[in-house]
Amino acid sequence: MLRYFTAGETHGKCLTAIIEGMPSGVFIDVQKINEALHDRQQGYARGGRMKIETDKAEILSGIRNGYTIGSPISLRIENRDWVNWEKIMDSQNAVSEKTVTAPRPGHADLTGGLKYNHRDLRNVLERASARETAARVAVGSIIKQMLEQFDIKFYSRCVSIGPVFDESKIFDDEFYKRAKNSPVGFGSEKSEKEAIAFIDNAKAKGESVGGIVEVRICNVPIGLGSYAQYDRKLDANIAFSAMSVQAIKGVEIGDGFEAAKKLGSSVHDEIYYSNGKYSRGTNNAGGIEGGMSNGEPIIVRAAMKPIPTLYTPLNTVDINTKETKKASVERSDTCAVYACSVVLEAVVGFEIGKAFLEKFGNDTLVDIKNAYNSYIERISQY
Ligand code: EPS
Repeated sequence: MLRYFTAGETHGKCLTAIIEGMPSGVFIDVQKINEALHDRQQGYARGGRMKIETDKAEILSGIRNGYTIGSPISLRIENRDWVNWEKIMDSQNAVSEKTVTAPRPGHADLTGGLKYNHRDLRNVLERASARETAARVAVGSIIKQMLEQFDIKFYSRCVSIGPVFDESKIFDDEFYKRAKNSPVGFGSEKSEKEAIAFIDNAKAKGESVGGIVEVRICNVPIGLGSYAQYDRKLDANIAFSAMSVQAIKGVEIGDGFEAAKKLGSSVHDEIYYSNGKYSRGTNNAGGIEGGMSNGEPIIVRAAMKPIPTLYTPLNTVDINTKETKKASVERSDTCAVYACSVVLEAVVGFEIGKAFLEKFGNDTLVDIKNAYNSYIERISQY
């Protein structure tokens, strides 16, 4: 089974990840991983940290001469900010500076401190930080490079920033190119301007901003996941992974929450057959029915709450004095919704990859290609 772990604190030496269960024989271009890491650092109104970092993946094991060898893949991403935190974060002789005792509402600070018995809430925030998503983006890029061998394509965008929605209506290649180059991940220039104005206004007030991100995956073969057991359902696994991303509070697939308002006849996608192929007139299901991919594009949306660090902080209680005070201010982003779209693409990519290998085997790419081709041939006769 494909799985991965990450480790590392936001101001520690580095982030690391281990991927277990990758088949052999897959060419991995480190440049592509680094491009994804670069994308994750983009977006309007990121914080000061992104000026310090130039995230790059160093492969430590599992890849030889560019190809996976079937062993666990491990990688590291250096934290360039570590030099500024070495004394505070040292594993043996850490100095007691920049301690955090005023938990931020909305962050893991207070509950994490209670749960793990920390008197310095830095021990919580260092790991809870969204910096960890850099490791997940590197993992996702590796999995996506395997899926590209089967012509599976990923597209991501921001649907909304705060209350401002991208008014674009056509989602073709041109749109995704524009969205990728937009600082707020939008296709429409008019909506982009409105979103930037909204962020500027929020920033001036010491506020933070959330939004909705979307990933669309095309050419996913029919039948990934299964209706037969709850934990094999593709939508369930996608929702789990999407929800695990820092600051995500809602996930939907296809029409999602909108479908609940409509009548059945305007929700379900009618089935057609022509030129030896089944197809649908619409894709309200977002490419998944009965926990399985149905061959239509998979569409996943996730709602990101505003980042909990506010430059005009909310009230909290100091864990030492128990007095009401303002929450601590850690350097942060005003808006990281664009980055979140890159992260969503990575974590959903992982789930597609996991289901793909579960269906077609996971020893070596040649065997997987044979299994894939014979399956495609069989269902083409159905
Ligand atoms: C982030 C790195 C962090 C934060 C941010 C995301 O770096 P630092 O704490 O040094 O500024 O900028 O983390 C959070 C939003 C959070 O709530 O922890 C990154 O690499 O994306």
